[in-house]
Order: sequence, then C-alpha cells, then structure tokens
Amino acid sequence: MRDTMPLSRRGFVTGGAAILGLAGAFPAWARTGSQGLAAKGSGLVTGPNIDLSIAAAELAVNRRSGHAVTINGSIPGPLIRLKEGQEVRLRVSNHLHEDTSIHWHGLIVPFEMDGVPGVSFPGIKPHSTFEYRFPIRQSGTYWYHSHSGLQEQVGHYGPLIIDPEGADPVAYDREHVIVLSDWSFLHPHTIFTRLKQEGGFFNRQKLTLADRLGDKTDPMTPAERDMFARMRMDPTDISDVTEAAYTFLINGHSADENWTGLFTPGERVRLRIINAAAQTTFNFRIPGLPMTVVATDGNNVRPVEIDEFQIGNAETYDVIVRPGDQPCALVAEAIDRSGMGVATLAPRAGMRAAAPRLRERPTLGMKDMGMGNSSAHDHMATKTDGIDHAAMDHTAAPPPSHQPMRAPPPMQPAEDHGSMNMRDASRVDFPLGAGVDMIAPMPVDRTGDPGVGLEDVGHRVLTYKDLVSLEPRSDTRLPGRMIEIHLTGNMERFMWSLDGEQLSENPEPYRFARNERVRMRLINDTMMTHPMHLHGHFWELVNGHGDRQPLKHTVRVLPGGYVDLDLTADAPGDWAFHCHLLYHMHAGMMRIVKVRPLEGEPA
Ligand SMILES: [Cu+2]
Repeated sequence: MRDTMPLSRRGFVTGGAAILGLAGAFPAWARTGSQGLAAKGSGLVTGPNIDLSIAAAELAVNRRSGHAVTINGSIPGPLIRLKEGQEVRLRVSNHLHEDTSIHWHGLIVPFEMDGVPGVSFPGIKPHSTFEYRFPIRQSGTYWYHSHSGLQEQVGHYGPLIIDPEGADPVAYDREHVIVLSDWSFLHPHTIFTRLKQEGGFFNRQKLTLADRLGDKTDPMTPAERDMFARMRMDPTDISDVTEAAYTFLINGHSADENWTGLFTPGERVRLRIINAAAQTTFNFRIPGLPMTVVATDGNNVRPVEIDEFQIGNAETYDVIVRPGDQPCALVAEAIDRSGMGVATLAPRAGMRAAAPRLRERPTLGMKDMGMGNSSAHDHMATKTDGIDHAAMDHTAAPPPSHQPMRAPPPMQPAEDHGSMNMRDASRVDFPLGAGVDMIAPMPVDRTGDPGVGLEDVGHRVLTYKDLVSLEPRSDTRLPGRMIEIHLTGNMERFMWSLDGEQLSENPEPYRFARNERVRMRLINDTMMTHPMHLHGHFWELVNGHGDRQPLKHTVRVLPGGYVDLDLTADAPGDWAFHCHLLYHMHAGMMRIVKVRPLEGEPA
C-alpha cells in the first residue's frame, strides 16, 4: 500500500526538515495573544516525568527560513514548570545527527546531571536517550539550553520555572515569560569563522574618520583617541555579532511579528525575563512603565523600582509591572544599539504600542580600558539615574584578618594616561601570549555602574549595588582566601581565555576544597562585558549589603572592571565555569572547577 507519510516524517526522510510555520511552532505561552501562564492550555510541561525531544527543523522568521534545532518541535522549547521539593525525571531523546545535551541553568543538581559534555557526562549520542533525574531544591525563574557545540544559537533553549514550596513573597495577578534571543540566518560556524578572520567583522557602527578627527559630536577626548589608536582598539566595538547578522527575538518572535501578551488593566503582572541569546547583552525597558525588580537568577531581592536594566546572557530578572489601559512596548535593545527585539503588553489583542527609535550608539571610555575612575567621560556617569550612589555603602565585606589574602595591586592616580602600561606582565602570574592584548592597569569595582551605554540615559537604571537579597545568607563565614581570575582576550584575533589560557590548552582546573569559603575576584582585562557563569553553585555578589548580598549564577563583569564573588564550594564534583557569550566560550573562555572530596571520598 502506498501511503503518504505524515508531514513531519516526510520532512525527515527527504533530508530536509519540517518547516515551522508561524502558528503551531510555538508553545502556547509563546504564541502571540497569550493570556499568561495560568491560563488553560498554556502549554506547560509539568510533573515528575518529562519527555523532551531534540530535532532539526527549519525556523521561519520574517518569512525567511533557516536551520534550527527544536525541543518538542518548538523554539523556544517548552516551558518546564516544577515545584520545589519534587523529584523530576527528564528523558531527553536526541533525533539529531550529532551529539546534544541539556544543561539546567542555575539548578542545583548532582554534577553528573548538570549536562556539560566532557565535564559532567559524555553527552547524548545521536538517536539515543539520556535520563536526567534529580530533586528540586530551590524555586524561581531559570532556563535550560544545549551545552554542545553552537546549538544554543539555533534554538536549543527554553524557560524553566520552579514554584516555591511555601508562600511566594512576590504578589502578582498574572505572569508572562519573556525569553530574549538572537537569531541568525547564517550558520553559527560561519559566524564563528568570520569572527576569527576579523574580530570586528559584524561591527558596522565603527566611528567614521570625521568622528575621529575633530567633529563636534566626537564623544572622545584627545587622550582617549590617542589611547584607542595606540591599542588598535575600536571604541564602538561593543558587540561581536550585531544586527548585521542577527534578528532579535522575544518569545521566538521578531519585532515585526510583535509577540503580544495580554493583561487586564490594574493587574500586577509578573514578567519573568530570561536572556537566552547566544551573543547579545540586552538593555531591557518598557517606555513609560516603571518596573519593580523582585528577583534575579531565581533569587528574591528587595523590591527596587527602576526604568531599565541591562541583562547579560543567561541572567534572569523577575519584575512586577502595573500597566494601565494602554498597550506598552517591551524593548530589548542590543547593548551596541544595532537593533532591538520588541513585543507588546496589551489589554486586548491587536493593540500595539509605538516602539522607540534606536538610541545613539554607545562608545567606550577610559574606565572600560581599566584605567580607573579618572576620565571626564566617567564623571558624567551615574548621576542621572536618580539613585544617590555616593550615599551608598561602597565598601565590600572586609577581608578576613587571620588568613592570607592577596592584596589588590596598588592603585596609582591616572593623570598621565599616556605613560600607563596597558600590558604589564608583572600584574599577573601567567605569561602574556598572543591571546592577551591587554591587562587592565587600574581595574575598579564597577558593580555600582549601570552597564556600557547606560550612564546618561536620563532615567533610573538598575545596578548590581541595588540588589539586596530578601533572605539573609546562610553561610556567615568570611572567605578564607581570595583567588584572582583574569578574563583575557585579543579582540582583533577573536581569542578569548581565562588567565591567558584557552580550554583547548588544557589549563589546570580551579580547585576548591569542599565547603571552602572563598572569594573569587574576576578581573576583566578586555573591553567587552563578559557574563560569567559558574555551574552547580550560587555566588554571593559582594556589593556592600552585608549578609544580604544577592545570590547570582551569572554575573556581568564590565570592561576594565572587577567583581568580587564569595562562594561556598558546597557541591562536590567537576563543574564548568565560563563566559556565557557562546562564541567566547567556544573560543576557549572556559575552565573546569573541581570541588573535592567527592561524595564518599575521604577528606
Ligand atoms: Cu566573554
């Protein structure tokens, strides 16, 4: 009998793949006109047994289609909703012709369940199934994604929400998940190859010669111009991959497709915002509507009202908004302002708020080159956000007096930038090879800064110093030692590393004793913002709030700055530690962290 095959099957057999139409390709929560997560039929995946299927497909964006990887047939993948205290079994079937994996980003799991091929497990071979199994010991907004190759770029990601066992301290009437991502019709390997050929390949916003030579709008001082020229760096090099190659998506929809989430006027709407992009830091705002931040990376914080925040790859923020009877635009502007994702919150389907224009491109200054706080560019910063930073406690928790800690290098006044050594080997204890083009001469704590390009936007922008944990910390010990880790790179050659070594060079793992309390100082010796992620643990972000410093799984380290992170190394095993810019990780900006002894091993 000659049967016609079902459409999806035929797609497979012909070697092509099913083309995802615009309707039906999205789980209900990500379809435009969504009523929110509590609505019936919102397509959530729940319960103790969950099946996930990874397959190749073509994704249609703005009526073009491109190579994609889907989870249960959609991009983003299904919304997994779990409950604190439950056990979960997740069976992941791989229908690709290559290995795959799922990493549960921010979840505290045994290391064998963490899903990083080559670190915590071998990966999931083609046409095989791997079963993840672990207890749920936390709550909040998280997500999951591939840790294999560059699959995350082509759609292998989805949101994951865990409801608390007890009462939720955050009150809300309705919730929407907002998944930000960057889509390209270029194959990710093509993107990577072009970046290796020329670091600034996708940067079409370079300052013109007129900009550089005395144009009145030139944002740079002569000293800055001089320094950038000497360093052969480009002050507009903010993102590696820009709108030239990307369409920015919200819940899988382009700005033209305009995903719309509905609300009833007067409701408190909780937005769970996840940056699932491969290579894009976003600035998120809702023009005309203040947002109250109530959680970050799954952890509750004291409510703080702001108008905009920067969100690094893999970070999550929960905000409460109370829109009136008008539609509002959700704006996820790429950090380099080459483009934006736009969606709508509306009281009725079909309404649309006007999207703002792209703002003027930002440029980097002396502070971004690790030259401290001295430049005029930076004096203009921080005072326009309505928060009196000067009045806040900028001092970090004091280092322990009874244990040796390496003192930060002495700081010199930076009056004479010209004489500053931008690659001083004596500042670090690793050799400076071709992969390191700069060592920040005067890195400063930038946790009070809003992020590149947000210094002068004229409204309130969240900084890491505004984050105060709702709960006091459980481990009150001071760190017994501090380790410095340098985020290093060569922008022109698109080389990225930690302490000057790429993962492919087999560097020594960072080793922590089980339950050790340690301070990690991440020093950014590059001019890019790196969202750094440690698997299996939460850091306490040292921001001067005593026992209420916020817990984070992913922390943006601003250019030329440093961040102090206190860690209780309570999860034995091998863990990945890396930059969450996908192409930086792929280039080697990753290291293994070993916490010993393992379960059952002698101390
Ligand atoms: Cu990076």
